[in-house]
Amino acid sequence: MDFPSEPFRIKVVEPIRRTTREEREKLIQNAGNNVFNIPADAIYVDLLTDSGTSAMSDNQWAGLMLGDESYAGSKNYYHFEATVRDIFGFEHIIPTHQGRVAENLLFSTLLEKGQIIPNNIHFDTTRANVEYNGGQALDLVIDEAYDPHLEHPFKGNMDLNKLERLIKNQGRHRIPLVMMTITNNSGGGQPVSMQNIRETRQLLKQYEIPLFFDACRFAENCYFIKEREEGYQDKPIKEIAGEIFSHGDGCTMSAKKDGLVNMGGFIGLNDDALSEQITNRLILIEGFPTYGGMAGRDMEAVSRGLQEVLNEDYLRFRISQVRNLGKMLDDQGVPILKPVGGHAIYLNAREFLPHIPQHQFPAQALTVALFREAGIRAVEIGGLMFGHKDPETGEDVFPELEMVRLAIPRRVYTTQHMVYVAESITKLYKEREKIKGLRLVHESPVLRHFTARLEEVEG
Ligand code: P61
Repeated sequence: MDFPSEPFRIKVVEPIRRTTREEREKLIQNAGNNVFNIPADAIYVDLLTDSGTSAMSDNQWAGLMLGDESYAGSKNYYHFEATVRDIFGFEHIIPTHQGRVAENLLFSTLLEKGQIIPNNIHFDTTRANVEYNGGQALDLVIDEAYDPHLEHPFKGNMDLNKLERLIKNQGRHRIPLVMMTITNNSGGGQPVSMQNIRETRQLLKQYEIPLFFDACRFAENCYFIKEREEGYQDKPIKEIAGEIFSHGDGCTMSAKKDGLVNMGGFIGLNDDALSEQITNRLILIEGFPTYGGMAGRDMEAVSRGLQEVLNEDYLRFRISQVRNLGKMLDDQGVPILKPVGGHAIYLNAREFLPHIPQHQFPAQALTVALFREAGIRAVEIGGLMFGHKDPETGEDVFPELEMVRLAIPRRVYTTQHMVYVAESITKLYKEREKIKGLRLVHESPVLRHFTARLEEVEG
């Protein structure tokens, strides 16, 4: 085996159920060929998301018992604040119940109509919060990010030429801050290099534009820097994290990823006035400043999770587990996005199912087949999620990439589960011409992929 075995042993088990092919056929029919509509207890391996699905450690569970549920000044808040400050270095720490609330608070406070927020690639909740508050969300990642075959160590990097051009053309007053998503989820969980972070910081300094990180998967990004960037091989992960955030003015964080918890988040920032404004809004919509949207016990679990995620044995296993699944698939010729990112494998559905045209949703067809054949739940990131009608011509517009994401929950599945996933997908690939395209029979006007119903196209 060319990757480390699990750096943990299992103390509590949660049974998962294997259904029969007939049961799954019925379930997917009832679900309108949409895996969001399937009850989770009918899923054998659930790779829908790595968000909020982590297994907590014994240390985190023990922390729950020390929950102090005082309305104001819970001891768990002080521990949480000290831990976040120690790792991220920001002056003000504002707790929220998840990442999108942090984004909502930030942008509803700071953004003025018509302003622009650049990012390497905005995650969909970030984009939605920018746009909902009257802003424009721009993706300025390097062009290499859009080529699924290209091997590049830091495919999440910001394109500094694009960024400088934007600032020069629009003027700094139209850009209240620049975001950087580490790792870049929408581009395949790809990391950003320290050099790129440093250079982005230098550029923004000239124009006095603040830099904020979307820090959901910061520890995984740090591990890639340690592995791939010269000068970082001997640095502890915590030191690398400290260096990253020293280049920023703030961050939003969904602790549901690298916080190793099921719910939680925060904003970290240095600006006193902005922090006060955000805190006032926090009280209105989330809760008192010493709990945000979290219970005291949950803040304790986040504090402990943030310390555990910096453990290098954990990160080596985590990154290797995902990478090894990619290798097993790649060795069998299954088309995947390269290089493999930190939290997920992306199957290239256009190449997997070349006989299904894009208007018949090949990535969704593959997602459905994966559940029907193997009880595995993945998520479509393609024409169903991002396709729409052009408001002027009424024609269907489809995204560049048709992907199926297999997101790997942290510390949840064993190596043997990954072998099962790889073997199931390989079998499906060998019989791929049997998979049929799909047609929409119901769609809602926004975020249609969550509730859409589809049927198979015959012939
Ligand atoms: C995911 F289909 N990610 O990848 P919250 N920033 C980034 C994220 O990856 C992220 C958030 C902010 C999810 C969950 C998810 O339509 C969807 O704590 C880089 O979920 O609010 C979340 O953090 C938001 C999946 C969210 C979706 C929305 O699976």
